[in-house]
Amino acid sequence: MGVNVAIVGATGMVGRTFLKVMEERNFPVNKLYLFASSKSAGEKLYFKNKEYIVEELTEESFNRDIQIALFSAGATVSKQFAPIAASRGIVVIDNSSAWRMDENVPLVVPEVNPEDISWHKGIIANPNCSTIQMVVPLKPLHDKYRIKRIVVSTYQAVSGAGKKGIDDLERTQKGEPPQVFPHPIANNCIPHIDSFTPSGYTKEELKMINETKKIMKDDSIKVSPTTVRVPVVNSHSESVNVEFARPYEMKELIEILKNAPGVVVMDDPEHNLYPLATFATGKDEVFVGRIRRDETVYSGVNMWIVADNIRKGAATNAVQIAELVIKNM
Ligand code: 11C
Repeated sequence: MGVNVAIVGATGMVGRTFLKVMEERNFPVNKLYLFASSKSAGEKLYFKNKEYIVEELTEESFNRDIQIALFSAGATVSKQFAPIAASRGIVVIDNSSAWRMDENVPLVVPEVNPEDISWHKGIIANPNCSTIQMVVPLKPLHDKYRIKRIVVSTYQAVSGAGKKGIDDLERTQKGEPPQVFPHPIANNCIPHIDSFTPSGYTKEELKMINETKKIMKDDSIKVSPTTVRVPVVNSHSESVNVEFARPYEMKELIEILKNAPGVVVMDDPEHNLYPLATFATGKDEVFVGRIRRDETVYSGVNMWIVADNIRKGAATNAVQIAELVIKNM
């Protein structure tokens, strides 16, 4: 026996990856419904070698016998349709930014705060990709040494903007003008992801600040982010500087990271070994390297964190949440 699952935004990059990840993890699917906009309705997608026809998403879509709905169709669609699905008794796992900071909605990274699933009221939010990969390795360090401040600079892949982001990289590599990013992403690092707010920070940067506090359940953690789009197809990289309240021994800190769920330490500078985007792509773990003491503060560490933003940063994290939901059913 399995559960009846709907995917909203099935034809997008994350939607297609939901199917791939569910298949790989042998997620117990009974019936599967695929929804997308009218533009994509009629497309064929495959799950476990079986063909499924994508249907247009309407309010009636949720009158079916669905138990879990994975949404990745953007915040506008989630704002409109997630409450409708939840009102029909469906558990929505939403990959958009629509519900993340709603106090009635848990924001969950299964390695960090799986316990928050228990208080959902029909919608569970999946955090932003750049936040997920940062909190997975930092949570066990916070538990041990208490994080006071994080300074993070991101190097985010164009796939974060979906297939159209990848197309914009290819387009601008050919010398054509950009249609998605504000400048040619070919040969540039653009310090601008999502829109600017009056504070001077972008919304992507505010997500890293606010979501980290909510997931870690600690408003005292200071986060100082700069988010940057780079001409990399897939997998986000992050330079992360952490200041702790308590002192640490490097050997112990590395041991904690090696034992942390979902974390792989790749750190052997003598052999030029550190995480790379091309290595992380297609994998579900968060890779950490370049671990070194920050000598400029009382207790600080620098590290380089890389993960597949479409998998652990979106689809895999959501499927892991769905697995926990099933466990709690
Ligand atoms: C990017 N992090 O790399 C964004 C994509 O809030 O879910 C995901 C945006 C979000 O462009």
